Amino acid sequence: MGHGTRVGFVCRGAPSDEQRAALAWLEAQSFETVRVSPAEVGAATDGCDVLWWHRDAPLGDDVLSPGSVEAFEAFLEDGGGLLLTLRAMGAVDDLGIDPVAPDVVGTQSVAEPTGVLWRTLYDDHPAIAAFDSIRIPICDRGAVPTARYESAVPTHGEVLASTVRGGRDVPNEMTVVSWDRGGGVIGIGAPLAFDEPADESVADARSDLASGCLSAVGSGDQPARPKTADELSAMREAFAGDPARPRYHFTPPANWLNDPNGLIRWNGRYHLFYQYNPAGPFHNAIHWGHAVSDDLLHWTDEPIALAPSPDSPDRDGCWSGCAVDDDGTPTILYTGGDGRWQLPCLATSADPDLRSWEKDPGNPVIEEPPSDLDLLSTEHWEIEFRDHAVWRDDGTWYQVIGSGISDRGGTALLYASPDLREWEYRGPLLTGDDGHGAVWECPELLDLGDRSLLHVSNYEDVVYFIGGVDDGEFDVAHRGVLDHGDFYAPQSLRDGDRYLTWGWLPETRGTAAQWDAGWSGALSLPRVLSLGADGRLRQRPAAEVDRLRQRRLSTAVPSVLDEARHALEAGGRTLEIELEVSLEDASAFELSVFESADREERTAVRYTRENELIVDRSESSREGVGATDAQRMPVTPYDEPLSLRAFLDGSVIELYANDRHCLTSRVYPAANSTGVSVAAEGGRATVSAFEARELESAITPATRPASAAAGTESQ
Ligand code: DQQ
Repeated sequence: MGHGTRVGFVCRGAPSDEQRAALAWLEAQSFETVRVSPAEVGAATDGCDVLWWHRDAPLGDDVLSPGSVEAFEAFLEDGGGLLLTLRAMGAVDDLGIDPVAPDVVGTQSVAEPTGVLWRTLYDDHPAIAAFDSIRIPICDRGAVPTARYESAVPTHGEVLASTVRGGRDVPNEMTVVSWDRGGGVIGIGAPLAFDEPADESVADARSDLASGCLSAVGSGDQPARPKTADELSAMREAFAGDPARPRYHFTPPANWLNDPNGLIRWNGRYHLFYQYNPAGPFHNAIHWGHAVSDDLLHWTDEPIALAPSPDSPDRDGCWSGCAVDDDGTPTILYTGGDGRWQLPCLATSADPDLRSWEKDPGNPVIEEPPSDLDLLSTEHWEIEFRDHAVWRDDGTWYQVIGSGISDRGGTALLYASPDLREWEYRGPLLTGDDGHGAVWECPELLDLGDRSLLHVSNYEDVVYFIGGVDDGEFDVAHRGVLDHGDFYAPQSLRDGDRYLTWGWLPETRGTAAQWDAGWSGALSLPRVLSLGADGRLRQRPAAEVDRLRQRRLSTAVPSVLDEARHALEAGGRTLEIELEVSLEDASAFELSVFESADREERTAVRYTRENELIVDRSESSREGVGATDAQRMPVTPYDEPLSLRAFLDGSVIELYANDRHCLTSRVYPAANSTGVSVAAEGGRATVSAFEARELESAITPATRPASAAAGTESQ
């Protein structure tokens, strides 16, 4: 390995024991080796393909002189590669490689096999060509100096790997990063220590990883963080064959998505922002991803809209918030995370495409949570205080922020402002005191005409309250659950005279399965929320969704069903099934989807005489992936017949019952489990309508030109 690669081993003064061990290892490989001190980089590195700086001692101020930084830069500019290991990865800011250095640098005490958890997106990276697994322990004992990103992510670098420890994935300890600088830079802050004893297989892995990285930086460009719309879209191709990946529900290009944010129609286009982690499929260092659509169905990726700024009130994350039109200026209110504090921040855009945003120099726009309430303090937060829904009424801006009152429950705090920057606290709009959760996240108040709807996400459910606002307080007439399944933190867009609401559809498979998939999270279809004549909530998919309909499947379902199961001739993973059924004397009707040929894998949607809709996930995955519990939704008191629309999409089952009740499920069947069947139980059921159609794959990696529109008028 490494034939022909000439490595300059950077070492200042007498090598440490660890450096001596690394040098001995290097000399035993087939790399040609020269020793250079940081001060000599430049003069002594002629002819080197790669510099390897392996440093176990802390990085003092005197380690890198301005001259040696320039020499490193010149070496890179000449096409040289650079490997930075252990604490040397902490020098990326001093070396001008990345403004954000690893935020955790120190000594790690290793007591169990520990190493790198490589990202599936880069599983063909030459550095790990010697391995057939992406989980690679490289150290099993010792006290090892390390550097890693934990709450921050590099600005330019691409995270190649996190951590695996004792067989467990630890995604938020990011230890291998690459930069597209010069011939390529790789930093390994993982415990790659040659002076530590290790069992044979671990020592071999340590050696193979070090050789792989040295060869890789010596022989080609390294991945940089995908930043342009095209680079982000290109990541989608990696998942083209993934049967669990939704095709018409929005998903992140790769990596992690949670809440929908900042939904706004601007210059005629729908803009969707979302909580996004660019470093992998796990929740951390949250940015605002961005996508745009002309028709609510076909979404095109845009560059990241908001990223945490070092040394600012959002240095640990740009969390959920909304976008409003401030008299022609698109304005975002979001939660900035900074250590144990989360406070409201503001950003504006002068870009008709909403690609670039300027953070307000006055951030945070609210300095502290209200002090007259005993707001909840938790392990993570000094005070739970986040997420913003903003509206204007009669010239005054209002917002609600989610929080919790100790020993009482979640609360939505109301504020008012003349200009979105000076906010006056008005009091709790509503506080839950009856088991509706200790904290309310993502509160949103919608004006549904005669009545208002307030919804809050309480870690478990999205609870809605219908009623009216009177003198800054919400009077609850009745309440319900917006979606009885895997649906959370929804946000809405006022679009003409309708509200469109999207929710986050979290994965129910474990951390390791999400890591292996390379992506996590999807959004629901856009739903229109309104009030029926009876004052009750109605929910239906936006009418535009019908335009996704493609081929009709052959579905001669008998109009009277009994216990004899009727299988459709065709099935699929991207379907809409629309049916109307009455139970007659049956005890239940069952629609079974994502069925394997032997019917051992399937998800049963059952409508029972007890007026419940139940999604039975006990057989959803033969491999045991994902949740297996049953999800239940009452469909009383309106229902007979049941009219059901079921949207199937990879791992999503999104159900609308009687245009009123919703239940969304995440399930993970095998690729060829595409069957659909129906049956009645304990008697006969009448099926008065049944249509199944294939739906179009709607997330397009097409490049969209910049807007021709000059103005910033919102519509
Ligand atoms: N997700 C955001 C928070 C919000 C939570 C962080 C809800 O702002 O409270 O990603 O999913």
